[in-house]
Amino acid sequence: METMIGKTRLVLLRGDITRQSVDAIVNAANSTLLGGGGVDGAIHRAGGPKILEECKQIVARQRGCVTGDAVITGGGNLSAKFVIHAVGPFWSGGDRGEDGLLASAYRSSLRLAAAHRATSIAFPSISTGAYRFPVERAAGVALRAVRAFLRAESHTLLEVRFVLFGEADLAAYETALAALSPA
Ligand code: AR6
Repeated sequence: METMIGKTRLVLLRGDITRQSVDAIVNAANSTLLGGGGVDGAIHRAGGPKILEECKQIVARQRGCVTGDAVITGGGNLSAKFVIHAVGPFWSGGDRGEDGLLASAYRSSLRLAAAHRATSIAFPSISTGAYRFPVERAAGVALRAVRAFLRAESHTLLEVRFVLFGEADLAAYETALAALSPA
């Protein structure tokens, strides 16, 4: 499923984010930036030790990365030039600012991509695995955040891709995209 937002193609597909040929892939990281399971583990495994080394340098400079923010490294052995490590919120029921923090993780990632003149970026479904954010709600937050960024901020992006690992996740994002208000 895909749609245009201005000059940018927004694509939803099922797949493995480590295999995407895009300028930047986004990692669903944690505040330590030192790796973990899920998509984080897959990216570090596929990208090799260089990515973790760069993360450690960032940690030495600025400690870690707060929830809602993102940092950027090279892509190591991946075909992507950059990995953007975004930290989404852990789901605590929905009243702890989770929506805003999740939107912020997407916005921070897009700003870094734009600052590095990326023309394409691939996102996983941040926070909906180990962090247990309900995927139906996360999909709406993610798509609205991306659309708002693409409309309001200057950027170089021609394609934004959501790479969903499971069929149910893809279906949730498709439903959310179809339900996005035209405004
Ligand atoms: N490609 C695309 N999506 C993937 C892949 C892949 N190769 N592997 C998993 N997913 P999670 P979170 C999906 O748990 O919820 C880590 O330990 C997965 O099915 O990776 O933000 C970090 O270090 C799910 O839909 O990230 C943090 O500690 C989505 O990616 C914590 O987990 C996100 O699931 C972050 O939790």
